[in-house]
Amino acid sequence: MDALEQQFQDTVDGDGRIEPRDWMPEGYRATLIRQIAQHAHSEIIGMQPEGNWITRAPSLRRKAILVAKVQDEAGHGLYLYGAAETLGADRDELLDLLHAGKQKYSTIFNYPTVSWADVAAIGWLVDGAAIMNQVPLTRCSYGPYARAMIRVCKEESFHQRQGFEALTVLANGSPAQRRMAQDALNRWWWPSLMMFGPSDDNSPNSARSMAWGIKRFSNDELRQRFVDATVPQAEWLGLTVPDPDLRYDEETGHYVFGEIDWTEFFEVMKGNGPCNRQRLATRVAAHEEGAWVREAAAAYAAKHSAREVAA
Ligand code: BYC
Repeated sequence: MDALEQQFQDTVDGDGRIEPRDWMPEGYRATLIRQIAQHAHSEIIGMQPEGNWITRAPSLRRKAILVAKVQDEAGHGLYLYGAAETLGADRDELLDLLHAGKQKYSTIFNYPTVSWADVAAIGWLVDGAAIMNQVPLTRCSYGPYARAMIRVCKEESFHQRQGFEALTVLANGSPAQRRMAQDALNRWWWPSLMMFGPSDDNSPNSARSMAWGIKRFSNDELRQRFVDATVPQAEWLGLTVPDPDLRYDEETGHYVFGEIDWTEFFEVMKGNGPCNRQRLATRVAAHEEGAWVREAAAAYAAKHSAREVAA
């Protein structure tokens, strides 16, 4: 290890932060760009399943909340693309890679939102899983990513609560509303567990990411925490988690849960989930149709910076 690498590793081991101008191993930079880009793409693709319900939200209040939530997700994408840029990545190139199917986004957003209860379940489960995964990222070794995560997590926590509240109303409503809530839990439970990534023995990036202080906990550790926190919430709602093997282990104080369908996970990751093609096509169309907005914004910024130089 040369002196620069030693200094880098000492900073990481001492729980310090690596900043954009600090020396860093190329693998560290590449890993961060990969993860942050995937995360940013997930935020903006994640606007679609819920955006689908903005025009059909059951009340003005629900609509206003949903508009704000979807808008927050665009904002999260913005902070994250900004964090990736501090590593030398080019935002347009990252978007091109997403559009060409060469960079991933979270598998969870390839499932359809067929009823209003799905919007509530996404808030409760998907944002709940996101918080579990992202709170440790506020202490990630790369400063700009860690700082972006602080604000993201505050907003995700509002998102999770609004989802739980919306699902509480359905779970305590008419028999038809309760059926909708249960149906949404049935469809979103397993995909939410998959959000944490492959099991630890099948996670090629984990060891290095943990040594570099990017990941603080393993995929399986975070998944277990999520199950432990969420099963009692399902019970409180009077809903049944769709897992016949689920049981509480008195000795360990953890829930034991059934085997995840990893074939489904890898198929969705490869692009063969129920909505992969639709999500990407919608994203590409939005990008193309928005070209004039980007051009106008760039022309406006250029005009103003030219004026500043002249002044
Ligand atoms: N989906 O070695 P592993 C949100 C890939 S946004 C797709 O464990 P790593 C929200 C992984 O990239 C939620 N791909 O990887 C937004 C790797 O691929 P490559 C997004 C997945 O990176 C709107 C391969 O599998 N959150 O919350 O060490 C509305 C092997 O995996 C997935 C983030 O992005 C997946 N689920 O760990 C509502 C959080 N899982 O590139 C909510 C930040 C794994 O090696 N990211 N892969 O071919 C992370 O924390 C980590 O990247 C992961 C994976 C834990 C996800």
